[in-house]
Amino acid sequence: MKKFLTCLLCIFICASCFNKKSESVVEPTITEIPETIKTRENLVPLYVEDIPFESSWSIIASDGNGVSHFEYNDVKTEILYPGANIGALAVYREGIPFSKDANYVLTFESESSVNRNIQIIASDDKGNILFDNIIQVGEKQNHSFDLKMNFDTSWNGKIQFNIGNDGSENMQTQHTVSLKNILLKTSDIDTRNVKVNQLGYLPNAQKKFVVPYNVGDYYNVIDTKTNQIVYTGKIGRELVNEGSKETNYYGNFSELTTPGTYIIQTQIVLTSFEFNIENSVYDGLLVDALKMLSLQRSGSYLDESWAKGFARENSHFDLAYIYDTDKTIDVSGGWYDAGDYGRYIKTGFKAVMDLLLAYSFNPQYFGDNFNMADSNNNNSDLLDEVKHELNWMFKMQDSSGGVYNKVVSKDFAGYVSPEDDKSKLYVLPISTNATADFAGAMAYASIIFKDLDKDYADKCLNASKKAYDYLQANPEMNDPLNPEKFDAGEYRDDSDLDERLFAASALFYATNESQYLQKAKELVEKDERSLLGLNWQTVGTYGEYLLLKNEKTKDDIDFYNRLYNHFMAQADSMLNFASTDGYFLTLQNNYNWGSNMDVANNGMLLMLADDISPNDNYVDKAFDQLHYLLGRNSLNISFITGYGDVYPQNIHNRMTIAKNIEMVGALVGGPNRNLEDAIVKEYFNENTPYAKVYIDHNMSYSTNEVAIYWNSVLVFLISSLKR
Ligand code: G3I
Ligand code: 9MR
Repeated sequence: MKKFLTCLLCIFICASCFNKKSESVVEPTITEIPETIKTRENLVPLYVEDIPFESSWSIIASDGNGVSHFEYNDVKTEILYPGANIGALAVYREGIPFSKDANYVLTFESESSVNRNIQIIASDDKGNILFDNIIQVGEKQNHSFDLKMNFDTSWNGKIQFNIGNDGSENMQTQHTVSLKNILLKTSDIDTRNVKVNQLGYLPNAQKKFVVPYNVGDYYNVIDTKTNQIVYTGKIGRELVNEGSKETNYYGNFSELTTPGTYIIQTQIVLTSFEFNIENSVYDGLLVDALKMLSLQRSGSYLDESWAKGFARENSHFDLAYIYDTDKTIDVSGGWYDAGDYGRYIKTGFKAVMDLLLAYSFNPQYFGDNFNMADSNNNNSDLLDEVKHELNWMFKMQDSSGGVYNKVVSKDFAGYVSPEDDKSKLYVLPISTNATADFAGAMAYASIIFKDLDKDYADKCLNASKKAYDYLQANPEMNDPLNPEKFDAGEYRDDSDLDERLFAASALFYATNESQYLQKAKELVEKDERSLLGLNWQTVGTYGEYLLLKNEKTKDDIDFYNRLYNHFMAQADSMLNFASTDGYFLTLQNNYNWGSNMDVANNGMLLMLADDISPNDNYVDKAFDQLHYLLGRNSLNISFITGYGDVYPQNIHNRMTIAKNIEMVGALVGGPNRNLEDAIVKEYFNENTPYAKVYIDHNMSYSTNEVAIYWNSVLVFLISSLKR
């Protein structure tokens, strides 16, 4: 307030006077390196996540004089000289949001070493007074006051405690005034902007929330059943977030492991949605996330008993024309890619790989009781689902061994259910990229099915080898674009070295034949970027991981070391990205179409790294990616349909639009800063913070579509994290 002229000379405050309890700094954890493996020298990241706690409260004096100790929930001042009046010394906090017409409750506990008066003043940024009261303090006591905001909403209000001279005898003595657990609450406005995983957390996992601006020094976790505070912690780490244009802070309540239902309440006003701490917290989601692929089945009849609302007759079973010929072939089956009815090898292969890897990590999670297409047949539902796709993929292989890129209609279908789309189907030309994706996925499938269904595994391996031979005979990339007049998914790529690397690595794993290892090495020599990627366009990391899983790769220890260093460096850079992001995100603000897949893929990369070289940091950061998808993001929404408090209700998906029903457990594409559909162009522009270019509108296909290869990585991430 104006009447307090800051007189720096009179106040003994300096950084060192503050009793700042710093958050413990997490030391870099160096991935354990097997003896035969060279160290990664400079590649180990500077892993600094926590920075010291800094109080948002300040002391101010005119002619008074005091020293404040700000602990996260205690504003304590030694009054050395009280000055001329009660306002001569004060502690205060600015940046308090007061909403017009809202009622607030201010509570705190006071304790003073002498009996005295203090004055409490709450004001807005224009100096309008909401509350002004003088109270007595002495022995420990609790206070509660009602504040009403009668002025226009102000984002920069102030609460001030005047602790200067109250005119009493006691002012002769130096004394201490402590104001503990100062808390400002309101129930008149929606305050739920503390971002949490809206589903919740596993009891023993790390648990953090994120807030978009400074909301005080501490928070309480409240058990919503008993209404009791069960945990109090400090809010720390200020990080400017370029992607969301926020300044983020976070709290870490990992110590709370008791199962239950909770909310977060911060010192200044904000609260969170309710969330659970529970062992089974992701169980339902895992089922629905996998079942989503079953609902995307093409070329089969879907039964109402499990498909609930999605039941349908067989769809897209007509023969398809091989583009530019009169020849037709049967390519029925597989999964519809996304909100459209195209079926693409480049994404189907990824969905297959993610699911098979999920299974390889935790076969015990994937039983026969998911209540989806092939449940109750004594085989794993996940493997049944994968077979549905593989059976289609076999049909997409030409007698030459080459694999057709995709099967599509000339135009995207109307908003009709699959069985009502009678468009002519076309198989578009063989692509080396698709052929290599096919070869890799088939080889890996042969490994997974080897002990379960030998004939099927052999069939996969033979198809893979045949595709590989085609690639050997066709060493140049050939990945034709859609013919003119075809408005179908493009999935354009500019290199097939990563796909070839994946194919060779998977075949080496399946056969141990050295020719494949040689090939992989050759490709890495040619371009080390062949080792990158877990998406539809760059896929090398699937290969790199399989090479590292294969003991035989160590026969060439130098190559193995190179791969190991490269792979772990990728994972470690993820740790760094996450540690320097306000939401612990690994995206580095690259919000492109399908950004949520990129987030999940990075989580997957971390879990693959944890498998090669276990490290809790990898697991924590992988969890962070899942928490973002389930609500701990700047939009404060869960990007997975049916899960969380706020989630997409209007996805871009032809069958849900046609039937006007909800598909649950589906991951939407998420924020895309490139403004790639008419709806986002209408609502946003290039100045919109990247992280916020997302709209829950069924025609926003660039942000709100769902896709099989986004859900598959979600299945991997959830199941690998459940462990
Ligand atoms: O990666 C570049 C980035 O480096 C660059 O800075 C940025 C700026 O233009 O573009 C990024 O490329 C984007 C690319 O995806 C990779 O993320 C393109 O903008 C973007 O247009 C492209 O989007 C693809 C989209 O199809 C359009 O072709 C999506 O990845 C892809 O998932 C999506 O797939 C569609 C199918 O076509 C049809 N079926 C549904 C499916 C899901 O939406
Ligand atoms: O609905 C299509 C969606 O599945 C694709 O991801 C997207 C990009 O290929 O295209 C959508 O279809 C739109 C087409 O690209 C342009 N005309 C409008 C279509 C949406 O109705």
